[in-house]
Amino acid sequence: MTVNTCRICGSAVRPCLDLGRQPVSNAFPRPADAGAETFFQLAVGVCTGCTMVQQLDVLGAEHMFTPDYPYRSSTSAGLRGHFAEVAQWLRETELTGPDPLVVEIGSNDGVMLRSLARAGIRHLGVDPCVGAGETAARDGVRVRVGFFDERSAAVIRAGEGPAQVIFGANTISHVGDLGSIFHGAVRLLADDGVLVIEDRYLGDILAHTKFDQIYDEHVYLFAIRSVRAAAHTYGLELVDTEPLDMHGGAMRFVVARPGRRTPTARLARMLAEEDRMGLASPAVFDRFRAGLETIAKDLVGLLTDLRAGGSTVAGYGATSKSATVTNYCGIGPGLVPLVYDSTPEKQGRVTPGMHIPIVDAARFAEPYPDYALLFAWNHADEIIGRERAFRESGGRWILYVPDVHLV
Ligand code: JHZ
Repeated sequence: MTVNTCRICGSAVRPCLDLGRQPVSNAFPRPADAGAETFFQLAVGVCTGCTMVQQLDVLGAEHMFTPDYPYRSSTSAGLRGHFAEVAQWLRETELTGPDPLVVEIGSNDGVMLRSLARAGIRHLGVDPCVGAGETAARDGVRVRVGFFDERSAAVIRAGEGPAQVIFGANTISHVGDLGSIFHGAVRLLADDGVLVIEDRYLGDILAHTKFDQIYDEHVYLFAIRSVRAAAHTYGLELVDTEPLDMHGGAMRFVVARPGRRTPTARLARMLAEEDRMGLASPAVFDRFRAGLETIAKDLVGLLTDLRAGGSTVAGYGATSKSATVTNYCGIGPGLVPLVYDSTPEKQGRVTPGMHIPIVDAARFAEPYPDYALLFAWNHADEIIGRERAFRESGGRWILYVPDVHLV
């Protein structure tokens, strides 16, 4: 459904970017089913009231977060490390009282909760994706299959009592009805509890032209000011923010009941910095659009030249993000004949919209391509480090964030 008023505060939304017709980014069809996919118009706007950047035309959650949703957080060593640190940080800061409860929204394969489960801390993951939840359960993580909203929060509270921590990483921005999450948090949080949100940060996306962070699942692109306004609208208060390295640049937002925590000096400082960047201004989005058009032109130009010169090229990482890149730029099997990926659920399938075949990353060296287009640029250190034999054999990585370059 296309909106022209803000889903949160109801003010007018000013359209600022249109990335065209796009498929569901995590729906990897079998080759025989390619062509019967769901598409939508990927366009974002800025709310003229609360400044929340949001998509104008949003797919229903049931199209995106299906029982067989293929993304697994644990495929990356970097993410495994990050979420082990999150669990440790929560244990040391928020979970020191008697028998605390942690609820994670979008617990995926249990990458964060498994550390807390091992430590014997009461926890519950909430996730609609059955396959990921089964993996989590094998690691001793308790999972409730379904979406988190006010109703499920009330059921959880009745059964388990209040939560000291509600955590959501790369999940909260995916929910069009943001109010359902915040109202659920209001129901479930202990009086002195916190809602901790980790998500992409608009400032980082705009500063580094990470246009592929815009795809169906990212209904909202969070900024400090807009998250603060949303929390306030739904009866909560943003009390702290902290930049994170996760996924190549993100932000942690800590939200509490009003007046229960003193907002930190760091929050005030970062909010002032953000205001100086003018994130909601048309000029910033004009620069972003010009930047992404340059990347698209340079990337297609490079791939076309390489293929015309007889070089072999493969993609690496069938990421959700790459749906935006391939579909916006028109990169199909003619330019990138296959994509390597370590996720069994994606192998043997084709990429959404452009239908590039996906092959097990274990076969990357059979033989190496001349060039590998790193769609999973957010895991560059990990992948380039592990695949160092590729460069030693003369191969080159192609990256396109913040500009098209070879390494
Ligand atoms: P990765 C997903 O985005 C979807 P994606 C979601 N919307 C979101 O916000 C973020 O995650 C958090 C593969 N891989 O992490 C695995 C290798 O093959 O960038 C994945 O398919 N070898 C919830 O999909 C893909 O690359 C490796 O060594 O953009 C990475 O996907 C590694 C590290 C990954 O997230």
